[in-house]
Amino acid sequence: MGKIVALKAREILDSRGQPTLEVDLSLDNGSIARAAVPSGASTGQYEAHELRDGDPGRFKGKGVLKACQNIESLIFKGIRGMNVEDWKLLDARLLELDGTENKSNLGANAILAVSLACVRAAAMSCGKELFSFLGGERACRLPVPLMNVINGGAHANNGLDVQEFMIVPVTGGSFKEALRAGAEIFHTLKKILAEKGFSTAVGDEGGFAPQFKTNQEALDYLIQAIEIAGYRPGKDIFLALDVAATELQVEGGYSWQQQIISAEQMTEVYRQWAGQYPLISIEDGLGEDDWQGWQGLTQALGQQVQLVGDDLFVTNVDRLKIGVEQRAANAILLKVNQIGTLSETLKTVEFADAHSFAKVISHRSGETEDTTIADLAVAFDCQQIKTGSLCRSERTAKYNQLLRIEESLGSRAEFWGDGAFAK
Ligand code: 2PG
Ligand code: MG
Repeated sequence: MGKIVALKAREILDSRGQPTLEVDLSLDNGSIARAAVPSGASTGQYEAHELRDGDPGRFKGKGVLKACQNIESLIFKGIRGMNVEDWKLLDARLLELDGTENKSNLGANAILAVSLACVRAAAMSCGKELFSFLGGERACRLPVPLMNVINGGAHANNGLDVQEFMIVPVTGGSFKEALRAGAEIFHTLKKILAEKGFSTAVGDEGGFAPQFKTNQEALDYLIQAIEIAGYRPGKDIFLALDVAATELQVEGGYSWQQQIISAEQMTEVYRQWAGQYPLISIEDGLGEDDWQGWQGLTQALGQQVQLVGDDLFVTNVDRLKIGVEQRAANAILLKVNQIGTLSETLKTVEFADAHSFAKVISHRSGETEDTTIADLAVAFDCQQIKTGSLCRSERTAKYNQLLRIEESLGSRAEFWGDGAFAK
């Protein structure tokens, strides 16, 4: 194994053209590992702290030079010479160096880049792919992709309340075939939208962002596209939503199609949709602090639909514990930058497994070409991955890495398929 001899941090651009950071970590055995950090738009208030410079003269305050400097000075001093084999110990050291609850001292972005680079370096040093280094022999199952083909909410400016309308291919028996189905439906949808005179320009995650009048119109177009592409809705392909409802919260309830409605009324909308469409998963159907609403939602629909907590849990095991106790949600979204280290993510994964919560590993709306989450999906045996639409290279990079992983597993490869959903 190798000892850390150098850390280079640099400010790069994410998929929205905003600054983020990447790290090159060098070992004494000559290995150099790189990791880059993504960034959200609809961030939960309980996420770990993303450190931005706040200097209005650079990137309108969004620069990350301070975080880069923290890596090259304080963090490097604190971990220099440590062995990357002990990557959990390294993470513990990073937490100690920061010393705050939400990583506001060094920045969760600075900490995460180093945490991921360490584990990448460890895998390299023993000549293994990241997924097999972390997951061992048991890491051989590929996740079902949740593909965000219609963007709304904070990811587009089309006025749709729901942030993500996703197609969910469970068909074909392999990730490769599921990906093909998704791509065919994506192109069919593009054609249908163009024929109806809608824009086919894409939003932040590569989905189309047409000016529909209602949220439901998006669901109808998805069903049409699935059928015209030659697949069966509810058999080969399901639908999933990320409502990102924290963004919809206003005084007195949720802002929904120009009205203010209660958590119970939101739940009723989902109940109706679940009856009408092959809706298999709803993420953040209610807001990040609406525990009571979540309990009601889970009671009403938890046997029928997967209910995923994103802003609700922020990949934090303490918040997931509350969810389990209160019977709120039945699945968790995992975003490494919400919590800031890989070992804390792993703790959340283990707790989710112990309580039969399904795991959906996820990108952020601001992404980079880093493909770590594809490997983590297989290493942690995540039932699903959410990594955007079927275009934009920062999205397809993760799908393409999953293709490589599936290929390298050969006949050992499995696909989660329609058994992937908590309900
Ligand atoms: C989400 C994510 C990713 P963002 O809400 O799940 O799709 O969006 O990164 O903007 O928080
Ligand atoms: Mg979300």
